Amino acid sequence: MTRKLLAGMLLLGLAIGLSACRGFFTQAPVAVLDWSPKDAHEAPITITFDLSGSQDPDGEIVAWTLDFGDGSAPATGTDVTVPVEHTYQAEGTYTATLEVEDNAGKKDQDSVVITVMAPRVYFSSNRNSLWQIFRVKLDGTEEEGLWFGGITPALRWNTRDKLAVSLFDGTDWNLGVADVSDLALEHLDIQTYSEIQPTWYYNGSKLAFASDQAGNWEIWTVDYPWGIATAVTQLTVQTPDWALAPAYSPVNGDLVFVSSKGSGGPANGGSALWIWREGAAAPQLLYDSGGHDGAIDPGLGIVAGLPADGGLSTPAWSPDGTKIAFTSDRVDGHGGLDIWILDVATATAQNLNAFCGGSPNTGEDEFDPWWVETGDAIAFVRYDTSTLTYQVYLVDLNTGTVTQLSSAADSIGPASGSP
Ligand SMILES: [Ca+2]
Ligand SMILES: [Ca+2]
Ligand SMILES: [Ca+2]
Repeated sequence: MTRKLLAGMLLLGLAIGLSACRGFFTQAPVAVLDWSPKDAHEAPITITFDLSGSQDPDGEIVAWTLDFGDGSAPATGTDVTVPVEHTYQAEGTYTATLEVEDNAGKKDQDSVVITVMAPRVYFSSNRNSLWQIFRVKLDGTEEEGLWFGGITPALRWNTRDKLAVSLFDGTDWNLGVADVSDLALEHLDIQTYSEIQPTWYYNGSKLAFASDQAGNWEIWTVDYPWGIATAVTQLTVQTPDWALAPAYSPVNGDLVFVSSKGSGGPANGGSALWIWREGAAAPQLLYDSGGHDGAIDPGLGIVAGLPADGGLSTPAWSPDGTKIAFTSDRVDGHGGLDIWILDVATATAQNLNAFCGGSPNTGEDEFDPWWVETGDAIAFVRYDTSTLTYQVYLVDLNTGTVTQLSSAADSIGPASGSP
């Protein structure tokens, strides 16, 4: 009886002791932080964080905190199975740290390093005796040549991880897609014919481009990634008129292109902007002034066989998909070619100088507009009378201030991405 009582008291004491020290004896949770996309991307880039690898071996995770490492407020929650999105706004190397806490109050941390590159403008320049792709920061610094040639570069919307270009093989032009991180290049070679002016569908799943393989210039599409048995599809039938310079909207499947066809025949002044809205049975005329509107340049002659009144300059959407910058030689501009801004909903156009203030348009030729990621600047090309070359410039749409981005020789075809 006494022994039993003693044993009972000992057991009771042990139980109380274990209970009190429960936190001491339980196992800590394990924090596991994963993220995508992992390749370095240009700012702004939205990263999706996956916390679901975190677990607690003998209890449950009851709270987590995710510090993004960029000075913004950390995210908190209780459920590790729900992904967390965060947008990094600027170039930098950021350490994101996840801390998880279990039901016993024990904690663990896991950190990952996120690399975000500066936004850049890509362009083509022939300073090394071939048309080659260059890129430069938006302040004109860190200009660098990429190892491959090409014209009409286009960055994939949103992710800005792939750059589509048109490459010359000695006979005709072909499409290529370069990985922005390692510059590895994939070719889409269609011999005899030329493929130029690639543009990315808003979700990156296909490209539209201009090609002469139908006997005249029309807009074609190809799925991306393209397989070995690549199928290209003719989209427009503007014959006997031509179609060039396709530009997909960054926000939906609408496609703008340029054609010599007007509403009932030849375009007023030579060419006009057309739009093929997503899901529509046919394209429709969008805008037609008394001049060439859209695919013109000062006769650079880079691509053989372009129509006499057609050129390489492509229309450029604003990142929000409400406006289109385009080149026109209409007589009410500031002289030569000018850049104009079209409001898509009202189909009304405004000279870029009136749109942003300042004097991005001058008596020289301005063409090849590209709306940069932030939405508040447009890159473009101007003929420079002091050096007798074409140079890439950037106009700040808030101030009208113009900055020269390219440093030398003929530099055309600026492109960038869009958030
Ligand atoms: Ca080809
Ligand atoms: Ca026109
Ligand atoms: Ca001008």
